[in-house]
Amino acid sequence: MNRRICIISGAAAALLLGGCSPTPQLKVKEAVLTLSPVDNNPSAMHFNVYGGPEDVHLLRVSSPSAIRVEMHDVTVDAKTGAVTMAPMNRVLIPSGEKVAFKKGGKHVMMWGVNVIPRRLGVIETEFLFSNNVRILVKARVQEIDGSDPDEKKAIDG
Ligand SMILES: [Cu+2]
Repeated sequence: MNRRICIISGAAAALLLGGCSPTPQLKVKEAVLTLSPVDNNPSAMHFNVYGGPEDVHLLRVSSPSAIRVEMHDVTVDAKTGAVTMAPMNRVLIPSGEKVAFKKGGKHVMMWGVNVIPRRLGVIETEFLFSNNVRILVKARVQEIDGSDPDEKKAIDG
């Protein structure tokens, strides 16, 4: 039945388009926290945000297992190649678009990641948006080489 609806042409198709392509959902996916190999240095989280039915801003990222969490953007000096990062207060997530927080670009930094995510291999992280939506994500936790956290390896044997 749905297939037949989808091939109706013209104005009817425009009206029914919502039934064929689902309304985009605000989502956070592919979240990974890479632990800093140096104690006291911040760990970096990367993830993708998928925009929902309306433009929103990502306002805050937080975790009960980290002391401080900041959103950062990276700029590269065209002349010197020097890389600097600066905190961001908010990040626009356009409707239906993917915004990547990835290596060499926007990212989240976490200071003071406690032992719980290091043992579990996942960290509870909350993403707060300007439309008051809070998305709770269990992000994978890894060492810098991509393996499980050392504390988890010690438990798993
Ligand atoms: Cu940073």
